[in-house]
Amino acid sequence: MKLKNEELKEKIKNFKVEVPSWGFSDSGTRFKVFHIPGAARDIFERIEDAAQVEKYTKAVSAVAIHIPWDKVDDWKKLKGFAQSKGLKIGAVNPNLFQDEDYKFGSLTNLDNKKRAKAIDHVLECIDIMKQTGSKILSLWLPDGTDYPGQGDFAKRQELLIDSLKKIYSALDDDMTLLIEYKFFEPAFYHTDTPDWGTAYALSKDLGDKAKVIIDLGHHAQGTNIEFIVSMLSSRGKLGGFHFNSRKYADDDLTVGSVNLYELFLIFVELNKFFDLSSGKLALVIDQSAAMKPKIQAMIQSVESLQIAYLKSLLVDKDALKEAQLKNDIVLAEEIIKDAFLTDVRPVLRKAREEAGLDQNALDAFIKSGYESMVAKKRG
Ligand code: LRH
Ligand code: MN
Repeated sequence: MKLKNEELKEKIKNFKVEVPSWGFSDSGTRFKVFHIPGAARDIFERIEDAAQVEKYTKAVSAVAIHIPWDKVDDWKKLKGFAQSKGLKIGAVNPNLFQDEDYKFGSLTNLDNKKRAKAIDHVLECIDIMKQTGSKILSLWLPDGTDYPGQGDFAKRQELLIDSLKKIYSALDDDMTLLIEYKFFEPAFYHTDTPDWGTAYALSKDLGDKAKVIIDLGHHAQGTNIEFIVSMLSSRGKLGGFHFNSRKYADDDLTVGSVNLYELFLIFVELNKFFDLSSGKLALVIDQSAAMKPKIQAMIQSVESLQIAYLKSLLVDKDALKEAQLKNDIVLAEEIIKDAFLTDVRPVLRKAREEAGLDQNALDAFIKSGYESMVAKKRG
């Protein structure tokens, strides 16, 4: 049975995502960082820009922060500033990939002092969570090797578990540790957390407060991410997403730019386990749209997520189950495609109108002149 427009509007009004602070500042390719006039230079300007996305979409719950990129002296002041802009501080992301001491690993480093330094950095992030009211610790570590023989896999896993247990024991009861896996880069021979299976095993070893976060750009070509969503969700270990888009590797392109059907299929799978309008999952955008004006790119990504979610709610689940039971493959696929090929933009525009917003968020933002204003103000 299909959801009615009123139900769809209710769902999309309660559908919220987190935007990444690092998505509003200059970023680049492996070869050059490109400067965009007016790009945010510190966490206060990043929050100001995130508030623009919230102003035109009413779909932003919080700003995910990255440490030390977003480090400040007064976390209470930052929390208050975000609140004054109608936003919360979201997931806190430690940075274990830019310190000289982590050349041969962070939480897996054979050197006790360097490993302890990495653990201390993550413990500092937990303290920042306590001061900002954040409940999510989002941990990606680049640890791995570049050549056969360079490292002992089992020894490194032993050190990793030991480090993660020290971190896990510092979490408050209402906090969640999200383990982010990635199959390569910066390491090019092996990565210590390369796939969902390893992240799942680590989260099981740690306990209920540890879950897995899926970054859409962190899989080998051809990987069926919807299947991973089903496996982790059915085991209570899916904690959230880093949404972006990619054609080749960890391209971090704007959400839905090259994989809208895959994104839709991921939401179809999620709807079997979660009511996404309840905010249980950490739905975080993780992109660095180096070539695009940052705020426009972020509004595009929020809209792609809203559209993929709305389309996924149109799948007639009962008819699909019936077709699956009859192994009527063509009918089953047509039921899925019918939902995907339905234009949900009229419903989204109506929901925006009812929320007192401009129907076309991107257009309204561009016409606001905010970009030229901040380009002047920020020099
Ligand atoms: C690693 C990653 C991780 C971040 C970084 C900004 O590729 O996806 O989530 O910390 O990008
Ligand atoms: Mn990520």
